[in-house]
Amino acid sequence: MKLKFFAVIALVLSAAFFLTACGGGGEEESSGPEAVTIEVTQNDNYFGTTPDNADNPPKWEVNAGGQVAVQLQNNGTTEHNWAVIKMDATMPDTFDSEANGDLILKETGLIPAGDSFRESFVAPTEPGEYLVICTVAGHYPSMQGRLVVQ
Ligand SMILES: [Cu+2]
Repeated sequence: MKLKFFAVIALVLSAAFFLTACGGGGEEESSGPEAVTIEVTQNDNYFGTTPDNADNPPKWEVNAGGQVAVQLQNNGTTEHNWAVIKMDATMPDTFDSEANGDLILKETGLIPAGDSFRESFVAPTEPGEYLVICTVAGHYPSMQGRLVVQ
């Protein structure tokens, strides 16, 4: 009889523990996707370490709908932009910031030569690889990368 009593107590306690554990997990989920910091290096006229962006674009991975901090360093001798292009955009052969400005989803704006810059934004909620370009005349397509939203 005593044994049965303790068995019931143990069952109730473990059920309470289980429910508490579940509650904790739910809170973590509601806090949203993990925030990330991506590092972007600008050169004349390419992103990253090698001037072959058209064939081998640098990729920056972020979480869909998550906070993104862009840490940017312009090592070039002229100003450069970091502009994410809308997923459904049809890209022209060369980018004109006046005529094609509506293709931009998000941009840091022009960063002066030698400057560093940091800005935060919320990543797109739609997963996929977004084209990232420099909007300065003549820099795209040689200066490009990909924002990988997952
Ligand atoms: Cu540029």
